[in-house]
Amino acid sequence: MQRTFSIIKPDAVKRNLIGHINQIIENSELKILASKKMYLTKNQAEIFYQVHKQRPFFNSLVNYMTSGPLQVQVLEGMDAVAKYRKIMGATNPVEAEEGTIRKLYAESIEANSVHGSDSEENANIEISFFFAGSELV
Ligand code: IDP
Ligand code: MG
Repeated sequence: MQRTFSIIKPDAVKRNLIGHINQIIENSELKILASKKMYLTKNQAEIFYQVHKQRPFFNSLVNYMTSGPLQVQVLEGMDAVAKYRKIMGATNPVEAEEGTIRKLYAESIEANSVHGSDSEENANIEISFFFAGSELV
């Protein structure tokens, strides 16, 4: 069993897609241990995406991630990190496989509907940035 961290990003929350996306997650045998809607502050968005600080899209990404409420979640299952990356699809929806969340719902390479941790180590860092252990049930 493994845990991963997921965000349903502002573009998807705005379009009422929380349920649609969580259906895909649950159909793939990942359990939603915790889920809450929140706004990211600019400071939280900058910390969360600090690895991309030098990229040309960083400021735009921070603006987008603070543009509306998002849904932060912890998922658990067999190979959760890799499994969730697979059902999310490629970063750029144009390159995403059929049936993936990003192929179905993403608006652009930036407004691409979902985030998923890229390693177990980052999953643990990201989970503890947003959730207390007592919220994971
Ligand atoms: P990932 O979300 O698939 O792991 P990353 O490369 O870690 O992709 O990028 C983080 C987020 O930054 C992406 O999900 C997307 O929202 C945004 N992003 C990545 N590349 C670009 C780009 O070239 N232009 C605009 N936004 C981008
Ligand atoms: Mg990433």
